Amino acid sequence: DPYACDPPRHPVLIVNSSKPFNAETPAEILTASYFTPNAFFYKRNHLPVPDIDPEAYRLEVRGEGIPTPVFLSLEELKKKFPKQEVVATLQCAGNRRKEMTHVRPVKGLNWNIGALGNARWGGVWLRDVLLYAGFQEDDTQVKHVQFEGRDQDVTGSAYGSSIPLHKAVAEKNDVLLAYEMNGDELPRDHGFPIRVVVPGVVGARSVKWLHRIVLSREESRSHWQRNDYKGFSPSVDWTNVDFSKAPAIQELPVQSAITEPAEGAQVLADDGDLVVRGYAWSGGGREVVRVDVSLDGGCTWNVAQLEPPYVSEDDRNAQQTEEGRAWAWKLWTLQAPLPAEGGKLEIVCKAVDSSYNVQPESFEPIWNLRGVLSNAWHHVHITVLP
Ligand code: MTE
Ligand code: MO
Repeated sequence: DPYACDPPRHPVLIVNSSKPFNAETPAEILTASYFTPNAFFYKRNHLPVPDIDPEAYRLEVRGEGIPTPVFLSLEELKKKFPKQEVVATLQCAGNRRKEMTHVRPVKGLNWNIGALGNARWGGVWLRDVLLYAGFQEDDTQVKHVQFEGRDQDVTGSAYGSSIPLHKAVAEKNDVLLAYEMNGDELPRDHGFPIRVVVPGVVGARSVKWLHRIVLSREESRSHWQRNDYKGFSPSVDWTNVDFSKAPAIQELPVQSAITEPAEGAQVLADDGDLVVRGYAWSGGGREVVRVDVSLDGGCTWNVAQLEPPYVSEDDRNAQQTEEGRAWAWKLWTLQAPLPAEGGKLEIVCKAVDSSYNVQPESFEPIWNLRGVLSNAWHHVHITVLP
């Protein structure tokens, strides 16, 4: 069993597939804290978790614009470069795929709303490592930075992906090679000893168990860069899809979901106010500026309260607050009186980001055969008992 050496996992995770291990955070845990505890953070593995000896670990940096390949031990990475922190939400391209399947079946893991999480990542800037390896910022040949993981399939091919060069080297993009997650050593499931964290970008580019960085004129040739994680028109199906025709997903669109109350919940009218909670986030460092919540299926709307994100001095220092660097989610709440006469409520939420992008109303027009980019309004139905 190639999965025999996988690490133990917390039983509260909702398992989507056990080999490889894919599991999401239960909704009520998602918004219980601004930082998702490591044990509860969603886990998205394509392959068995590699067992890497930190002493023997070497990160290789090579390719166009790098005079000779450079190998860095974990120790060297920690000693040669200043430690940096970034607070960033990671979201899987397939988060909320389950709702899209109600339109028509799609291919992929049946994620509900919990394939994302927020963490304080500690490590070194990718930019610093590339410059150390000899990359010149005025280089005009290199267009992409490719990442290879140490997890391999039976044919020996590794998980990999790439991001555009400008994303990787611009200081304002805060791309990190992380060795810490929420103040702890990076857990095995999350890429021990080193993973990439690309803030504002689809989770698939934040390569775990990072083994090699390759600067190149072209995108990664990996399956996950070229033949997956792309969006298509609802008219495209498996008989006519051409993956070469769509760009790889990088920045994700604006997203939000309701974590409380749960779908189908029953509440008593004299319990007092209804408290609705959820998360909201947008890709590319675009800040969520507003979340609208409806209690009547989208006829009338209320503006939710966005929770202040900071919880401690340390976290404040790690948080990027400049415009265009809103990498972290916002948790929100809406408090509203329950109807005394009882009845059924259809709670709906939608977020707005700093570019005034809004979530689409329904899934039909955004349906795609892989069920990615699934960000329509989120609905929860509850019953109020008089
Ligand atoms: N990196 C490697 N090496 N192998 C993987 O399977 N999965 C990717 C990405 N990096 C993956 C990887 C995907 S699709 C996502 S959404 C995130 O890791 C998930 O990160 P997490 O498991 O730490 O939540
Ligand atoms: Mo993902």
